[in-house]
Amino acid sequence: MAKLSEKEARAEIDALSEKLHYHNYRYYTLDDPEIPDQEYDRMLRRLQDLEDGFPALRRDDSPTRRVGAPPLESFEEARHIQPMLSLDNAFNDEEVRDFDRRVRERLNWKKRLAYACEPKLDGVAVSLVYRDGVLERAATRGDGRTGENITANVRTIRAVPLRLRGDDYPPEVEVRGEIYMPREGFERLNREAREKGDKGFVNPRNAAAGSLRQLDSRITARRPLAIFAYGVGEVRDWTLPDRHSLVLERLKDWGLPVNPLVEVAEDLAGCLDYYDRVAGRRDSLAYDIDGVVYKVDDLGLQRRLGTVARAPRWALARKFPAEEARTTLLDVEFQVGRTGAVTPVARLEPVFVGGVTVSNATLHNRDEIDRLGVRIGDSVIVRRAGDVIPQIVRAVVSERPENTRAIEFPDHCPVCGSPVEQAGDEAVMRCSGGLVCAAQRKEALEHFASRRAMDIDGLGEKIVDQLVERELVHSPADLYHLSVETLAGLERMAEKSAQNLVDAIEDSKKTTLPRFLYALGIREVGEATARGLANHFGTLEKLRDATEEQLRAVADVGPVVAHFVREFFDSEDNLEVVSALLEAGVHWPAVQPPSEAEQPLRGQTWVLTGSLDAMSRAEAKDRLQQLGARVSGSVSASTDVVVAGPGAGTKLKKAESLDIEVWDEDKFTAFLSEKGLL
Ligand code: D41
Repeated sequence: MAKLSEKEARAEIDALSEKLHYHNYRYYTLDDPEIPDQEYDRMLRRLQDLEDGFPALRRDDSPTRRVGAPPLESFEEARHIQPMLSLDNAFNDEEVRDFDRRVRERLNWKKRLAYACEPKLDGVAVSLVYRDGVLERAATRGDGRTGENITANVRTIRAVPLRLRGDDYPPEVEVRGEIYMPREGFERLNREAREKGDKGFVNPRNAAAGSLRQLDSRITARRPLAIFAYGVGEVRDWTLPDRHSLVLERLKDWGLPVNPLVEVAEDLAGCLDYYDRVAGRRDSLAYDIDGVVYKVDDLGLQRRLGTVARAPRWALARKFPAEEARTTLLDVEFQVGRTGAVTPVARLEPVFVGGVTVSNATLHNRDEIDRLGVRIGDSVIVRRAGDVIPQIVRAVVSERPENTRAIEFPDHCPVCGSPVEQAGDEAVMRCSGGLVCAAQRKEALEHFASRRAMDIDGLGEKIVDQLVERELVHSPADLYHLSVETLAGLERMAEKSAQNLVDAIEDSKKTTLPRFLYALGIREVGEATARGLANHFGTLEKLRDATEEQLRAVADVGPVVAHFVREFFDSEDNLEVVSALLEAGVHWPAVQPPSEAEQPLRGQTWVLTGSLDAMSRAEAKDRLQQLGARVSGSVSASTDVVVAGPGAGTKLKKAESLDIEVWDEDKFTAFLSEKGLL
């Protein structure tokens, strides 16, 4: 380095900066990187070395600024040249219609009125001032007129260009956007925080805000932040295009990331449709959104509409129903599942959240109750996101009433009274009653009758509940002694359907060994394991008598599965049920181990990623295993094929980088149907 003249250093610094800016743009704005991360890092380190050798040559827009600057004492005030406005909200279609009507009336507009539609990022609104193309100042929104100067922090965000691309930009421009933390980065950050014994952030929005509030930008530099630009404020000596959607395209040309889901809707109907489509994709996005934003696309019309209070008349946020709400924990009840797991269920003061009224939430297990530190009577925050079961995310401890009481985990099963036990280091507590316990019996029967087990059509939850409650059925074998008369005496059961059910039960006697084993509901024995066991041992007797060691010789059977199988056949009660089933006439043809031809994927390793339309991932996995493949959760050099559905992420990227064969769903389903598995 010392040998370099200042002139040579300047030339190399310029060339490196240029390249680094370009690759940043490929990575963050176009989402289409050209070079591996290591190569980027190598160039960045070289630039850093050059700047250390020639400090005078370090520029304001140098990519090395992204590592952070020495800490500040406090943030300075930053006055926005044009105020940062806020958005009016709508919570249903009707309010969106009202908005469109108001806009049209004010403009006396009879023709079609186009709106730009954008996802509403749940992050932190910021203003970026670029002077002569160089990022000069970044500020939070604050009260809309004055925010905080967070330039040092924003400089560390690789998605924010330090210099605009090209030469066709205004000499001065305020860019508005939303800084956010992608979900994946948020999960990673929180995992790391927990490993260090810290609490982590409540959600990605708080994590983004907290990261921008750091006085030490070297901390911000390590946070996975990103940005989408959504508009401009002041623009000096430059004529913007006449439509908002075209302004966004300009921003993109200048190197600012713009959300790829932005669309122009021709009219109100298009806006409502946009909301539905974006809402449908919400869970599969890489970042949190809390709604969509509509903006009159024509900037001339925007100007005519103007603003009221601090919000433009030409824009509207259509928000998703709130996903979190506050309510009271009234009581905790304990439910018992098929495996005997005792699950605490929170009874809540009903509350409207995520678009539905919620009065129950799961508390998972005893560890979760301890972690939350929640007590009966507490004010709690409930979350219902997508279609998942509502959860309690925290107790509002600062407002704990006086008469709360601790949640007592029962020592005895609330259904059958047998002792509740904790197995090994598992978090779950289980009822030890087995099939003595009506709760476990119900679930065991439903499983026994299910389509992929004994396939007894018409034996659903409602019927099983009645059969167990009326003590008509104690074990699956009792099903085979039910008469039409008995069944016809149940609620919701006509003579005809009773007859159909008896027929279905009769038909189920003819089955296969894998189905039968699966139907027994042995813990950890799913369909694929049942098939593996059946193929390996050939007969029920051999399986019944196998030692744990012999069991472990079966592909995909480890110590845990081997233990559960042995435990199942060691129980006198279970052996009695099995004999009773055989005596009732349940039978199957001798097992033919699959031939080579039936297992064309033997020896291969497959990975499933993303979602599939035609079937669940579990079903896809099962079919691959039937064909002899090993199905792994992660991609490595030994992976043969990756099946990638929509929403595939890092696994797909990894497969591509390792040059592994990737199939889409169409190819996969065509293959399955060729093998007769669809
Ligand atoms: O994605 C967003 N969060 C977003 C926020 C967006 N896509 N567009 C926005 N547009 C505006 C106007 C129309 C006022 C320029 C906004 C916001 N404002 C906004 N963000 C925070 C306060 C206001």
